[in-house]
Amino acid sequence: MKIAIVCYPTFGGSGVVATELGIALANRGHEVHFVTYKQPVRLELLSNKIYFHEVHVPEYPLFHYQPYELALSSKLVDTIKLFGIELLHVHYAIPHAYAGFMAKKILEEEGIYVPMITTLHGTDITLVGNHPFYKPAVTFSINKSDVVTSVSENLRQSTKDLFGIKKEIEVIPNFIDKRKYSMQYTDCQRSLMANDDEKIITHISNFRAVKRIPDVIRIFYEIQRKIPAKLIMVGEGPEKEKAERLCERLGIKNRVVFLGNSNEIDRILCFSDLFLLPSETESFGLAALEAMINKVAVISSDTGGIPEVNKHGVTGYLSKVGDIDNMVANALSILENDQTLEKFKENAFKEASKFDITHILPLYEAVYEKAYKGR
Ligand code: GMT
Repeated sequence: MKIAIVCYPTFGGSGVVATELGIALANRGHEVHFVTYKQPVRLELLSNKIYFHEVHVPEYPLFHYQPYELALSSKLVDTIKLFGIELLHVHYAIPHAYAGFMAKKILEEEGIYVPMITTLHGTDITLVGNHPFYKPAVTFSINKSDVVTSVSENLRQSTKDLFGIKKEIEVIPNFIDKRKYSMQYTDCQRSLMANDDEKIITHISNFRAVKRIPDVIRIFYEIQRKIPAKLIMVGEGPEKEKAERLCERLGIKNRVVFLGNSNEIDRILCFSDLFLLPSETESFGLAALEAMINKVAVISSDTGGIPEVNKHGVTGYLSKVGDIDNMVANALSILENDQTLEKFKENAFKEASKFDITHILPLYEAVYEKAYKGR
């Protein structure tokens, strides 16, 4: 099929999922067209099946806010016509589903019918979409999508509860590509980060308030008081500076490394022992899944869709949001015994393998087929 994918091109989970999905679809022989304002970070254009179309928003001084949705809709109309696109898949409802719907309607005026699939990722529903400023437009766009998918059962239920949506929502979980990780880095450079006797703890996120970054630091602070350990913080975002200051105040500056955004998280995860995800809410927790496929145990909060990924007592532990003491106790129970740690690492890998792209891609293809036939 010829498929247009709309996503955020940044390091956020939804953009990563959309990009990896597009690449996998292209490998299966589909023609994939990414339509967004910048080349997605994980997208390498070394395939004659992958195209990237940049959405330009011309600056005009009259506009206090530049109309991105309008530019996106127009770009979609042009791209769909020019390349004979058969299906539109938008990731993250705001504003992509709204812009996609407008493009669809414009095309219908010309007798062109392109079904639209909307994938809900989390913050587009639970944090942003639920705001009264956006709610009517988000509800409308979800209801007008030909097929709606969500990345976890928990997000499906939240969408139904928060928006009173009657439309069927199909759960298609996020995925990883196991093949990439089974090639594991033979040059996994642990010694660059820590001494042999130190455990390596990692956190990866966009450093927003919802990730509860101070909890990450405080959990680590308690751990390193009991066992030798290093903390690796990967990502950029508004909470980063505060986190650096907290490390300084707690006197652990030399035990914590802030690496910024990285395109090679598997190079970091390959030598990590434990992943911390104490988020306030999380529709899925893709970063935890990426850790697990790299044989990293997970200490997380028991919120949103995380329990669908991190299995309590098997791949790691779940605690109530903000229960730092419990997270520390759980982390130590894994880290203090090498055999226990090894068992959790193996379990994490096994559980993550269930989310391999080979199992998930056919679910998306089935949805595409259904939408295309019903157009
Ligand atoms: O919060 C983030 O990490 C970014 C955000 C996004 O949309 O880019 O992530 C959401 O989508 C991810 C991919 O489906 C999920 O794994 C994350 O759990 C979800 N974030 C939240 O729900 C807070």
